[in-house]
Amino acid sequence: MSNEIIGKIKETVELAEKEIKNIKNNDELEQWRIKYLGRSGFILSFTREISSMHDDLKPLAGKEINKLKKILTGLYEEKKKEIDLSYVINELGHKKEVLIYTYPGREPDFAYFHPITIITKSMINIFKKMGFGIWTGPEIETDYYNFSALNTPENHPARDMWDTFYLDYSKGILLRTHTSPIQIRTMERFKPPFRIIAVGKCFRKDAFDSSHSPVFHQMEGLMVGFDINFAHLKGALIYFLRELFGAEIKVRFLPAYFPFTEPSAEISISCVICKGKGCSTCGGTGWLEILGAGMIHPEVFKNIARKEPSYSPDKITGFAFGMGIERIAMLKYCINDIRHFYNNDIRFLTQFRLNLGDNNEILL
Ligand code: FA5
Repeated sequence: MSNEIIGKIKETVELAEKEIKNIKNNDELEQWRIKYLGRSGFILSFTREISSMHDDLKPLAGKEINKLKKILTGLYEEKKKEIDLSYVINELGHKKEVLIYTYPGREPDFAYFHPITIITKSMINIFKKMGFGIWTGPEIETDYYNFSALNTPENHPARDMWDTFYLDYSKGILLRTHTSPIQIRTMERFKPPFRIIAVGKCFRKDAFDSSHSPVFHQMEGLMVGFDINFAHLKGALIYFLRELFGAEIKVRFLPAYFPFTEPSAEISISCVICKGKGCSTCGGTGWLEILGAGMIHPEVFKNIARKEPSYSPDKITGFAFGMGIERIAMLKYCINDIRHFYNNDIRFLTQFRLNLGDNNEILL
């Protein structure tokens, strides 16, 4: 009896294999499954036969039937995969993107932050420690926010300080020349007191050379409140510069002119290359000019106060500063040409990464 069932099982396997080879679609496969693995299929009919067998033979027969079930289930699953894959390839293959969900995922390429991102993160972290919030603003600006509200009305000679890309001259739509319009936008939006920094791209009709790019990044700072004075500005900037370049650097404030700040200052640090002795990087002066700053001009507050009365210049004071991020990165990492940041030369980027080493600010 047991030989009989073993023989039948063998025959069933041969038949099932032969039949499944010719199956082309899921409907045929379902018929096959019902025939062999379904309720009235081969497996269950063999199982039923066991009950009429002699007790001694039952374990062996049961084992053989289980083996058969495993083989048939394996055949079924293999075929199912084959049909699904051929459906994806034949039916969907003409479409450009095909999701073959059984394929393993593609490994992502390894990548690092760009030097400008790294320096920006480091700079932001220093200001965060001083309680500055982070804000942003549009790259496409209006004449009002980029100039007029910043006390630089039409025909004001100071407009020549920034050679501007206009998108629509008659409507005064332009690419912002600096991040200072964000001062106006944040004051219109938030009541004093507050302090923010803002980072973003700026655009000027400057030809590329070793220290100029027509597109570059600036970081703007703004603090407004009821008793803010020049000492606060000095304190914040000296702390920032010493954190970034080292406690040993000297910081110098010289009088300067910006239409939107009064008094205004141009701030330099002692040369990071020659430590103030004089070299080609600092043009022999021992100083590197690093940012512009000043106390917010009362005319700027008046422009805001027209919309938001809490900015009346007899109640509110504040300071602002702005700096070029590429120039800071060049000094911090001793990079002699701004164009390296934009050429995407993998040799430069790799060398930059190697110079930073493991103990760098990438993880900030
Ligand atoms: C300004 O843009 C003022 N908005 C800064 C400011 C803000 C002053 C708040 C007072 C209060 P300036 O034009 O000097 O200032 O530009 C600031 C910095 O941007 C420069 O010191 C320089 O680092 C950077 N910069 C300017 N033009 C370029 C350029 N073409 N390529 C790279 N960096 C540039």
